Amino acid sequence: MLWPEPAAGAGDSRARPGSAFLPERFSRMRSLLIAGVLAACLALPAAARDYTLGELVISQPWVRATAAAGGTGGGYLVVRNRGSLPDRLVRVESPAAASIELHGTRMEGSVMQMHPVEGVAVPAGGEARLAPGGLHIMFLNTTRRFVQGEHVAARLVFERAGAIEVEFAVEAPGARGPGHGH
Ligand SMILES: [Cu+2]
Repeated sequence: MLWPEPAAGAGDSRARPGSAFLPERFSRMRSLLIAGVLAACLALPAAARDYTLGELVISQPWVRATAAAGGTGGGYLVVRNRGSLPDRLVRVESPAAASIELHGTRMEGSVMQMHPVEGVAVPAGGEARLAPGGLHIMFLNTTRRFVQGEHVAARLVFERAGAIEVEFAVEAPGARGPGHGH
């Protein structure tokens, strides 16, 4: 319970029509108010944000919403390297998927195919861009549905800079980028 039960003596006042009605109505209004606040919180867009790890700036990690658990989900972000030494995204870990791979894409005839890559280079003074149709993080056999507006927590592991926990904002199933999936 979020609020106390009426005091033990309240049974007496319930016998009187006018006063018995009020506490009950008040608590119902209060539940409606709390429900409204919760709904407003859930309706807030999943803000994709930036993270700093040493010389790396990780911008707006996001994933596409999925229909159900047990499927695959694509994860995207941009890593900028402000330093003078190259780095490399070597793996991604998350309880949200049974396994996670780094994928590249290439054309096989007229079909775009994905293939695992060993890591994603982040050149000194440059950036690695993981985006739909290109390099991406592949969440395989997801342990839950990725619901638009929610977040998926994951750990990015870099060869030089180390590891950082980030939250992938869940965007619409067909979104092309973070923050503007409709
Ligand atoms: Cu893939």
